[in-house]
Amino acid sequence: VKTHQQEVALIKVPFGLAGARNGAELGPDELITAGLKREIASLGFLLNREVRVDCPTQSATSLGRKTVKYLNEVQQVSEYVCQEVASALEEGAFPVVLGGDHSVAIGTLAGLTAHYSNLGVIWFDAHADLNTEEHSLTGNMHGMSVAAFLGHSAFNLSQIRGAGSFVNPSNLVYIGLRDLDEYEKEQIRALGIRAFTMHDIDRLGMQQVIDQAMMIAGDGTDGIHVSFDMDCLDPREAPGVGTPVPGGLSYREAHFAMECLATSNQVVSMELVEVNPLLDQNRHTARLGVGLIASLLGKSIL
Ligand code: 5AB
Ligand code: MN
Ligand code: MN
Ligand code: MN
Repeated sequence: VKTHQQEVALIKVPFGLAGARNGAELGPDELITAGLKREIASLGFLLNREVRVDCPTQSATSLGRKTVKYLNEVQQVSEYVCQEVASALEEGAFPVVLGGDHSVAIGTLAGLTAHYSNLGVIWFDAHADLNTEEHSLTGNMHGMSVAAFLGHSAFNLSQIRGAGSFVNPSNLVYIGLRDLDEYEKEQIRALGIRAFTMHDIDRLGMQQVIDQAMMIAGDGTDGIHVSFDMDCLDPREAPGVGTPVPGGLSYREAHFAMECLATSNQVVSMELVEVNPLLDQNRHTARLGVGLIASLLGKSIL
């Protein structure tokens, strides 16, 4: 982790309208209740700030037959998140963004690109989140965040006040993919995006995968952003997510990846999204999320 003052900025984004099910908006509070601040403090970090982004909970206008749902709300949340992330970075703090559904990443990337002109991204997810308004089969914007920071969707970083330039697809790496739409598969191939699917993790092991991922995302960039969708994990480990897909990362594979990232000195920010307390069992998924953030911030076993 690359932070000068050993300060963390907690940015809570209780927004769930762009997800597939209700409940992701409860994620930030659930992560706090599961002990996140205690973990951060016991790792020796100072809390630079703790902000709660003001998020709409229902649409002002009726959904009607719109193919893209809650665009105005996503736009508004993206601007707020962008400002919070950018000002945390200005103070030298390490942003930890808590979702919310994965559309919050659009604002995170907007704020990060304002500060870093050349950013690498490691995207842990069962899904590629590469849909555009035109190609999405659901209209849910949590499946379009990557397209937005690559500049492929109509709603993209250039529409967010303060955002920097698009991320170069050669510095984007996926880990954990196993549920892709046809259009997303075509895009990954056409753009040559490096994708470590579950098949690749089975074959190479997480050590190879995370080492290569850090090489690709770190190559010539100013730093690496880690975007962590809890549905990258196997649903037996993380049942509290809106779009579970069988056959995901194990508890140790995920922790091992975070531990390797912690020692790399290249990670400049993290977000953890798609914790859905309504679908969880005994706060299991939130507690796992807290542990993974701690591992990324340098918590070691010994
Ligand atoms: B998540 C799907 N591809 O576009 C779509 O959880 C799922 O942020 C998107 O990764 C999943 O709706 C979005 C079918
Ligand atoms: Mn996602
Ligand atoms: Mn996902
Ligand atoms: Mn999901």
